[in-house]
Amino acid sequence: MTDTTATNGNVFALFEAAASARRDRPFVIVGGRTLLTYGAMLDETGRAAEWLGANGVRAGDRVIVQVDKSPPAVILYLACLRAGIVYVPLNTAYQAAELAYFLGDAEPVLLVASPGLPGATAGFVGTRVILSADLAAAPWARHDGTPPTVATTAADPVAILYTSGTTGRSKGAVLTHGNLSSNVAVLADAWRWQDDDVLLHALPIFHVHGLFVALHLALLGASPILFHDRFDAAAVLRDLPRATVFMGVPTFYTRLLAEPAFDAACCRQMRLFVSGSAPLLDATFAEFAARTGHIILERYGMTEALMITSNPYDGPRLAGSVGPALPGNSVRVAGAGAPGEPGVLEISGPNLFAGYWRNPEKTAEDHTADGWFITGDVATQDAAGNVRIVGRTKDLIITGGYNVYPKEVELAIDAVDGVGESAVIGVPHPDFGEAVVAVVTRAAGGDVAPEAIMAALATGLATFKRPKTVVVVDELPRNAMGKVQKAELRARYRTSFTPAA
Ligand code: MCA
Ligand code: AMP
Repeated sequence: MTDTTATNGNVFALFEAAASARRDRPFVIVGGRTLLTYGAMLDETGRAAEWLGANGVRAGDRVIVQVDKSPPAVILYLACLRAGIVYVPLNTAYQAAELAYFLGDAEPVLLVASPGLPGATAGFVGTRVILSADLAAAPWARHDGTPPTVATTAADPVAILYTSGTTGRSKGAVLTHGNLSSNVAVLADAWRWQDDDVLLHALPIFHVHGLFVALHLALLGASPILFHDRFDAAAVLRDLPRATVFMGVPTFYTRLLAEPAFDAACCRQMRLFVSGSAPLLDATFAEFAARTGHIILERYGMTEALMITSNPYDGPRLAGSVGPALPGNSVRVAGAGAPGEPGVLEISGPNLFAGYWRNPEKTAEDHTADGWFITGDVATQDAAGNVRIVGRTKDLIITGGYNVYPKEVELAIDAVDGVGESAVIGVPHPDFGEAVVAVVTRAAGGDVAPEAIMAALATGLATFKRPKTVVVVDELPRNAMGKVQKAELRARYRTSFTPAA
């Protein structure tokens, strides 16, 4: 990496070009007030990039970040891009024990955390900085630099995003500048980004959806963002009349529909509603159309490959379908007996990550011999190329758009005194789509109460991973091979949160 801006593959160069041409445009708007313009974004990221350098963070180094969503958090992210630093965002729900693993695995030079989050106090030998939500109090506020955007190649790493795994250990997906640049350009075109678009942003910014899809599209268009630090349906409703684009996980849409005041009038300026990260129920899709007159555009993605397929902007958007592959991306259904039959979805294209951080075995395991990535999603594809996600080969629960790998929760439960064994399953939930349920047996001669298990999990597992219900049973159902029959458990507890169909 060098400090020349010629032929720069750094994704920030795209945002810098857009912002330089629109310095006066609002960038971050909170409660009707513009906290940052695009010009201020350029100035602030310059200061922050210089501050990072002054703290000994160099291009290619890793910075781990567990911060609340705020304007300084956005600036910090963009400054890392600008300085060629590898950004490693963590879910704010992660607890100290989870953090210890990420810190040991990523070996960051710097840890940035919000006050009160586990990252602010977790054991760490490197430099730690506490970041408040107030821009004026940012640690770079007294710096005065405009370092050039560090030149990178498209293949250089830009971020590591941890995704849990079926073994219970998280893997760091290494994404490149080229992955981010190609994906945002494809989406801007596919979703017909407009010069006068205004994005209402209520997603967290430590995952692909909020960070690399929503935020990046606004940055590429130098578009104003109505910035919400979390999703609150009533607050979103108040701002929606000023927005043209909104992106969310299905829970956002069911919560909006639960608001009696949500109607077509709130959406009068809206151009596009996008849903992803989890399956959108046909009922939500239909109710949304009836209430607002808008057809939600559902798309499909993964941390390892960003956005992969999308329903069309202009053509018909089909309920239950995630559309065809986005331009430049390729998808195929492996192992399907005949066209239209289900098989495992495999993907290839410039969106595909560089591999798992320091884990070549897992990287190899998840790729085919001819270099396609094996998603672990079971899909069908019709003659027009439309993909439907119909299942998963990976034992995974998606709750409110967050992934929970049962194995990780089972390992934590099995370590609790008095537990024999456990099986963690996902069951339908009206708010989160799926809810985590733990079915647990007692250790021989022992006993355990659900409350004791919940208390034991509180220090080691992020809140969203913890079971919504723990059931203690005499034994787990097994097949002839001795394998726990999760399908049977899912059937048994299917109506724990929703009435029987
Ligand atoms: C919060 N809680 C949850 C979840 N979120 N439980 C299960 N699943 C969840 N997702 C629990 C908390 O532990 C707490 O439990 C209670 O709900 C209230 O917590 P609170 O923080 O107030 O919840 P909230 O603010 O209402 O959050 C719900 C949410 C949030 C708005 C749906 O989870 C969210 O923003 N989800 C978006 C996730 C996302 O961005 N995913 C994209 C991944 P207790 O009361 O017991 O303490 S990217 C991806 O998947 C790919 C690439 C893709 O295709 O996009
Ligand atoms: P993550 O590992 O957080 O990136 O989650 C990726 C997974 O989310 C995919 O492998 C799918 O299982 C799921 N996913 C994302 N978008 C959709 C969608 N629109 N419909 C169904 N599942 C989805």
